[in-house]
Amino acid sequence: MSELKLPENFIWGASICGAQCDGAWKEDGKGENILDHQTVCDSNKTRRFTHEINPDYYYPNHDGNDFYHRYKEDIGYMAELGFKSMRFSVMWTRLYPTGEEELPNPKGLQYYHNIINELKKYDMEPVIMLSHLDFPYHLAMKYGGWSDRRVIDLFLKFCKTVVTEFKGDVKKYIGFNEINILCQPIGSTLGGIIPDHDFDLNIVKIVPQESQEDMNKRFRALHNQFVAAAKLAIMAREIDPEIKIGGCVSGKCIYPLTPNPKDVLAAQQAMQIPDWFVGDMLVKGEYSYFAKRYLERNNIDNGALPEDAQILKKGTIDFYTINYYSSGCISSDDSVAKDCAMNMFISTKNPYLEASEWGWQIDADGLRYLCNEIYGRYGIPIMILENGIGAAEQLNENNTVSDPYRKEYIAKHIQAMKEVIDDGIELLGYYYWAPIDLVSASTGEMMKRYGFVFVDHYDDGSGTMKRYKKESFEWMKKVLHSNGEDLEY
Ligand code: BGP
Repeated sequence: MSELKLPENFIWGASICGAQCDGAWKEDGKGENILDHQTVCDSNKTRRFTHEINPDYYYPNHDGNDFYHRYKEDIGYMAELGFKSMRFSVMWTRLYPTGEEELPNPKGLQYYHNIINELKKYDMEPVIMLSHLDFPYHLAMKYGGWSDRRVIDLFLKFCKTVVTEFKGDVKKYIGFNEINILCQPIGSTLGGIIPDHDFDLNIVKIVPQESQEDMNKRFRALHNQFVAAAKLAIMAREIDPEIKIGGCVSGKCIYPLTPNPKDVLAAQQAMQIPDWFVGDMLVKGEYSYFAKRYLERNNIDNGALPEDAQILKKGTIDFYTINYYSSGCISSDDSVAKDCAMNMFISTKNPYLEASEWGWQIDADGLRYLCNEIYGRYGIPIMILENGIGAAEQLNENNTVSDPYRKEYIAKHIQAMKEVIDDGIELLGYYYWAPIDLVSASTGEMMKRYGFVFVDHYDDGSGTMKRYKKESFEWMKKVLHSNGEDLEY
């Protein structure tokens, strides 16, 4: 590994999501969210969305990893590792159980004060994500999720509560986790657009059949999220001018499968729609030429109002964040198999790359490539808000887990970040997903473990929730305490 260094003020953070780790789904007045209605996947990696909670199924997010009761212990582990920041989501349903209450739930507010106070003990900076898999079930049923403009104001009421309540303590906010997922049909559920019948979810195998109206709804939801994100930025800066607003994009890094110019064009287009469609809006506050063309070509009515334009222009972001796990390829030849799972995306396998057990291809160079693409387009600071590797693990006879692949994965991505900085890019920090094992977003599995800390909890709901350090724990501690210099594994 080379002698490149990370800057002294580089931010090392841990990333988690309340809907995936909290559990306590009905405790202290919390309302139901859309994830509370999703079962753990079956042997085909398929989750089921049920409107009624069915006692024959296990709903993993009801328990999460029990962070709600163990946040002190878990933040303690993060601090011991050497993380200087934690990115977490404040759950809408903990503060406004249905999304429509007049006043916030005081027990919900207290919980987040407790978390922030715990972070302060260790001098860790809180970074808050305001929407991460926690759309209130009630609003999904009543309004059809984000496709209804009235949801914008309801969300802003929640945001205002948070920003006002934690004024002085929290200086970085992000509106929506991976807002670009709505560019694909799979994103509808996350946008709270839920059919009135039970259905299956499998992000690799089930491509939702969309009618024109479904597509309209999905792009209306995306537009409404753009407006909400912009209004949040404007409002937060009015409440506290020191606040910085980030935008979070699921970093899709797509290469052409071959040098055939048609494949190169296909790759360019595949990056335009999920990545730059939203990137251009978040940074420049407008739909780019290809975004407009995409809407026109697909006859999409996204419900944009003339007065939105000014708001979108004013509420742009200060820093760009990506959740980056893997890359994929694309071919212009439709007969080439789409056999490569990426995070909420399907592509074609790259013959030069290895993959995780879940088929996500490991590609640290892709991180460097993507950061260069982003910085070249936008020139604003970048933060890696999620990166990590999920693996099926179990405790060995020494009550630990041997996870050398995790060390290798992280070391390569840290090395890539040094190159990113050496390329001249303003990279602010790196947040690892996720320091403590938690429930997978895509499959609902606990078996897909990302942590440095093993949680004794399993896909049938069994286990004590006790925590055990994996072998990577001490290694990561050494990495963080050397500011990423000692990457030997
Ligand atoms: C990101 C989500 C996270 C997290 C991660 C890993 O897209 O923001 O919530 O879950 O992906 O994905 P998974 O849990 O499906 O392995």
